[in-house]
Formats: sequence, C-alpha cells, structure tokens
Amino acid sequence: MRIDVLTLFPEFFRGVLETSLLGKSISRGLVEVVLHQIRDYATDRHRTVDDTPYGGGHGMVMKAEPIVRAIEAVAPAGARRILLSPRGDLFTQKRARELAALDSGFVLVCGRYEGVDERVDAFVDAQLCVGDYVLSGGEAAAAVIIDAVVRLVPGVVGNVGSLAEESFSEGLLEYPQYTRPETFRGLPVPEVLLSGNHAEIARWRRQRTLWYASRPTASTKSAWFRPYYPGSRPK
Ligand code: JCQ
Repeated sequence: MRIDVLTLFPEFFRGVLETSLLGKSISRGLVEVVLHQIRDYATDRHRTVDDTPYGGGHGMVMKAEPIVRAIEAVAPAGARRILLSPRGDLFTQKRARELAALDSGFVLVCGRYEGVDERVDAFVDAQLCVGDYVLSGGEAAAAVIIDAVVRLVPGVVGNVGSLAEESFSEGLLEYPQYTRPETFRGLPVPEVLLSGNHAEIARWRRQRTLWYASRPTASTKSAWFRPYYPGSRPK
C-alpha cells in the first residue's frame, strides 16, 4: 500500500512513521508513506504558498496552485485524492476499510493556516474530517487516517481475531480487559474471567460489549465525570 502525503510540515510525520506498528509495516515493505513538501511546488521566487483572503478578513489562505501542482506531480495513477478538512465527510472505520482496500493507494493533502482555497476541492475526490473540532493543520488528521488504515492492511497486524468476534464488535475489542494483578488498589478482576469457563467468559464479554455500546458516553453526553462500573449495568 502506498500513501502520499502533501504537507508544509513533513517533519511532523517523522516520529509517527518510525514508531511501533507503522514503523514496522514500513520496514517490512507492506506500506510505503511518501512525504512531499508543498512549498517545492510553488512557482514564484519566494516559493509563496499562502495569500490574503478575497473579500477581506484576518489570516492567510493557502493558494490553490502549489497544492494542485503537487497533487498532479506526485499522485500515482488511480490513487484516491483526499483533502483533510474540518468541513469534510466524517472518517469512520468503514472508510478506513475502504482506503485499506485501494490497490493504487491514496494521497492525503494537509492544509494549514485559516484554510485552503476552495477551488482545490475540484482536484480531490473527497474531503475528510476526523472529528468535530478544528486543528491548526491537516497533519494530525492525516496521521490518524494513516494509523487507522495501515493496521487494516493484510499482514500488518496479526489479523487473527475470529470473524464472528470481528463482526460482533465491528473489529473493536469493546469489552473490558484485565491483566495481573487480580486485585489492584482494592479493585478486583471480575470472577468469571478467572473461572476458566470459556462459554461463560464469551457470554460475559458479549454482554459487556453491548453495555459499553449503549453507555451514555458512547453518545454525546459529557464524559468528564463517569462512574466506574465493572459490575453493574451503566445507566
Ligand atoms: C480535520 N478534523 C479537523 C484546518 C482549514 C482544508 O482546510 C483546513 C484544514 C484544517 C485541518 O484539518 C482539520 C480537521 N479533521 O482541522 C483548517
């Protein structure tokens, strides 16, 4: 899988690409992430990438020309072109699966400053948003997408979780997990997990997955003050 990233801050990605699962996938040759400096595609002597907004207002807007020239220069044939933007369509696990299945890979375009000239939209296939907040640039959003997609590339993670389990939890382990010790600061591990009764354990985990999926913090309620509820059903 090949992923191209267009950015004014390629150094943002160095740590992300070297670390852990992603670093290993790259060194194993399963994934190739190619960073491109948008400024290299500016056409004037000062390598200008931004300008003041038409109609007035504060801040700067990224010019269309360097971005579009960069896309046209680096995008492999057939690669999906994606602009990260707080106004994009929401990036979901479903979209992660779609991107992981693309043979020709994809291009992530990171905007900065107060925005990107709207006409760039005509040169991308989609605008994607990773959440309902504004970032100072698309780089952190691109890192989120790369992380979520790469772990779905065949061979990257020990893709061992049974299909039944995957379809049940949408591939997420949503039931609570415990490891040693059996009691931590007075909090015990649920007894069923120590029982060795695998049918009972599977039943308990299915039930807890449903509880967690319906818990208040799974929707839009404030999650700052929440109960610890290993034993009783959340309200
Ligand atoms: C992505 N959720 C938030 C910020 C303008 C394309 O124009 C802009 C892009 C950004 C960076 O992306 C985000 C974002 N998903 O802020 C401003």
